[in-house]
Amino acid sequence: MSYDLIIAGGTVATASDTFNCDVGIREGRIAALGHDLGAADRRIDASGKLVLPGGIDSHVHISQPSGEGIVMADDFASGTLSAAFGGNTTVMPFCVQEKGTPLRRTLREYHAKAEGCCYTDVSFHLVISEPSEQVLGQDLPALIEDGYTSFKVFMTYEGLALADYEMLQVMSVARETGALVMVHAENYDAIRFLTQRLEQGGKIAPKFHGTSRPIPVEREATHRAISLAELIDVPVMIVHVSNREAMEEIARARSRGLKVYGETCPQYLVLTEADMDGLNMEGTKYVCSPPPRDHASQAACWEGLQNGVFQTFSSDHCPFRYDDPAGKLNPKGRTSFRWVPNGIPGVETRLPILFSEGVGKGRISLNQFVALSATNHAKMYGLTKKGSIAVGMDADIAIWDPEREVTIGQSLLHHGSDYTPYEGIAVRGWPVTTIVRGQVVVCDGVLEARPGAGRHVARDRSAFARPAG
Ligand code: DUC
Ligand code: ZN
Ligand code: ZN
Repeated sequence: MSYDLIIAGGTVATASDTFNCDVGIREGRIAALGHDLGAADRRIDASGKLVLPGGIDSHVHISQPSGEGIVMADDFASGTLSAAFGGNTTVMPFCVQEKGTPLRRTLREYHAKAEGCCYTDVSFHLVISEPSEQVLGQDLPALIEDGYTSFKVFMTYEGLALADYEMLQVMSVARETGALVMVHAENYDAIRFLTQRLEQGGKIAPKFHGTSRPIPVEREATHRAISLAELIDVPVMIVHVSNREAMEEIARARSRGLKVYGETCPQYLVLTEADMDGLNMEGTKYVCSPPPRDHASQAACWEGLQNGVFQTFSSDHCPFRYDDPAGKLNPKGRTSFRWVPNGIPGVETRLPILFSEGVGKGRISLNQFVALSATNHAKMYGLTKKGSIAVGMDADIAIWDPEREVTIGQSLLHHGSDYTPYEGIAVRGWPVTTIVRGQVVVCDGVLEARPGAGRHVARDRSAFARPAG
């Protein structure tokens, strides 16, 4: 039997092994690994290249309502296009519950926005902002059963923050249903207090965003989230961790036998708080939460990637345009950092930064790169057919040129934002070809697929979400 596609002559790497072989793909799945595989409708020469599992970015925001007058810069077409050019084959955006609206209706709206326009596969997490009886008793358990097996809760932000009592309620549903809880850990009241004090003192420039959310704000909430999860005996994933003190909370909990996981992101490896100190409003380009910290925190986050405090490395792609009244330069944002939308684009640059700064500089191995960029995301969130190169898995593959030197710049990128916070960073190693379930989406840097090549993927429950017992 012949193959639809053979990727020939490359070096294949998984989370555990690196080996030379051809990859035979049939009907969207990896059908054979070996040599002299025979005939194929199409053959891609990967000699001198790395053949890796397509990236899974388990933390992105796309087409998310973001407050009055603010518009997110990516829809599902541009967001997943950008993802594909960045070597990703699956992204996991959030469907944010709107208060007073049935959760299923909101989910239908997100699905409608994604329908027929995606270039990568997509799998939604939920965000629970109003844990009503209906949500806790009916909607959430039913949606988890339907394959939306993870949800995020916020400990800050007006309209999103859950009180501790509510955190316990949703964690208890997760325990009963086998869903994985993701937590945005920052102390809401502390941020409100500090923000008001700063504003009273006339400290309204973008850089004070960082001052309003210092490390103790994140450390305390991380500790509290873990303690609440411990009371319920439910695993918990602390997302976008920015510094050593929060990492120590995670590590300490794990050393006591708790199932506590961690995620960090590119902004915590290569940006610092000083980036927000730009001339005029330029600093808004780096405003995200938690904020980038300092060089010591960057070093700590690298340690966490090396020693397993972090299971996943995600972009937290949350794109707004800069020069736009519906983006970073919205009129209210000039009156205080409080009104600058939180979030930065990064889905296309996540993997080149990790590859170059991590593998290229000897901080992590190629196999750790695969684990942090794809395999662990699949295992953590129940994407059982994704995240590795093995017979029977979805043929989700990124072919990398490990020698290509690129200076990251807005003109190269495919997102809907008008800037990149990573402008000017020189990397070595770039994803050149992206294949989603056997379909070539990007070939040698050229788009081949039509919108709609990607589809939604329902997920299994993850073993990582099982209570310790
Ligand atoms: N949290 C996120 O997860 N993304 C962007 C902004 C935020 O606060
Ligand atoms: Zn968050
Ligand atoms: Zn996020």
